[in-house]
Amino acid sequence: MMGEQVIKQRLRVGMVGYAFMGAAHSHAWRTAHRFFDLPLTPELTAICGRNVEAATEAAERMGWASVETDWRELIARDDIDVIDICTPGNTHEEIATAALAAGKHVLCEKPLANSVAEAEQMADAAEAAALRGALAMCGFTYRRTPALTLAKRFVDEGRLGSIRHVRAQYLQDWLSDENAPLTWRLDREKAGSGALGDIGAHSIDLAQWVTGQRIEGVSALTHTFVDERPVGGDFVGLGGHGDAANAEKGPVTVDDAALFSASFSGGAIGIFEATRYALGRKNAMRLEINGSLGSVSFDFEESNVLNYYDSRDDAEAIGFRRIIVTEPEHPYVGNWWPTGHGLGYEHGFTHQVVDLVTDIAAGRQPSPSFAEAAQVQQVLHAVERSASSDSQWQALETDRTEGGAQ
Ligand code: SOE
Repeated sequence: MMGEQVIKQRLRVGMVGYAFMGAAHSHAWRTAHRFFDLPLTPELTAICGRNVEAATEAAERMGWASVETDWRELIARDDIDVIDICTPGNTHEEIATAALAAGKHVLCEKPLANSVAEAEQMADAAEAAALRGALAMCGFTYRRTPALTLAKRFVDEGRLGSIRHVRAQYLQDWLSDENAPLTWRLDREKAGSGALGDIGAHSIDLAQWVTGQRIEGVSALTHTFVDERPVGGDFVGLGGHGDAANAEKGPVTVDDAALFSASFSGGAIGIFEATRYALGRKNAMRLEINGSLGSVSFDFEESNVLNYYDSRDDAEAIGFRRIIVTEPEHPYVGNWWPTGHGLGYEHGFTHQVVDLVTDIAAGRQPSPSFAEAAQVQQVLHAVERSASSDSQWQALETDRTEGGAQ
């Protein structure tokens, strides 16, 4: 008799947005159950975008079964179980709170929102919805890079000892050309902030998650190098080249770069840098942690490598080890390729779906939760308060995750 085919329950997804993050999330929803044994099988049920032609083209290209042009109608559908929000930050609160109220699970891109008030409303809505079985997660995907998951394991196992220094940089260069066009990421109304919230938020979440410590206060500097840019122009990737000759120019209303120092709940101190002007650095999301017994360092531009230093190694052999994080024993990688073949940027999104689907099936709160993401928003806000005030120090006003509550 033919082997019994196990028909798994579907998890029907509705995604809002279809640009860079929409493409990465679509790939993850299509791929996760083909490489991991998931308790539910994701289905790309509907994609939503205001422009019906563009959304229809995206649906055909990315594999979505239907198209909506109003997110409210998407949320109202009874054949949708999860709402995946891949839109600019000014839309997150409205969509997420409505979806949670409608009993949908929610995956929301980072940063959670454009303000602390919105983020706290989303976290409150997620807490209430969880009591009714609707779960929410924020898309800080770098946690699910195998080398960084391994770094957290090393910290949790005590291999680094007590954590003293956190050194986090997120270096990109797509705005180095002063003629790169004005895009939504440079508009405070849409993006909430610039490099700080877009890429600095990743560093904040990651530093706290890997160390297990919370940032309690910051002292900061933000800067905008180019305060007006060509409107329009050929948009390439994140930046592109505006037509400088005679293009209309518009104001940049966000930071181009943010620098800040931080104190952590467990006694560590940290230094953070986020910039879109580090010419030559394309996506250098870097983290180094120094403890009393050892250190780890990571650079996303070598994302399959974790550098590890153990002070207990023999003197003649001591030094940073370059661990190629592709052994089956390493996080996630056993489901992919043989050792040494490596993973890429998109795999963090697929691992995010793996863990979200597993948590939904188990009725377990996914991480990062909206509460964790709201605490990151508090840090972003403290950085902006510090940078805009004369005072040298800003303690967080509230932290709903205090005491480790997730
Ligand atoms: C642009 O800086 C960006 O696309 C971020 O928005 C993403 O979160 C990051 O993963 C890659 O860079």
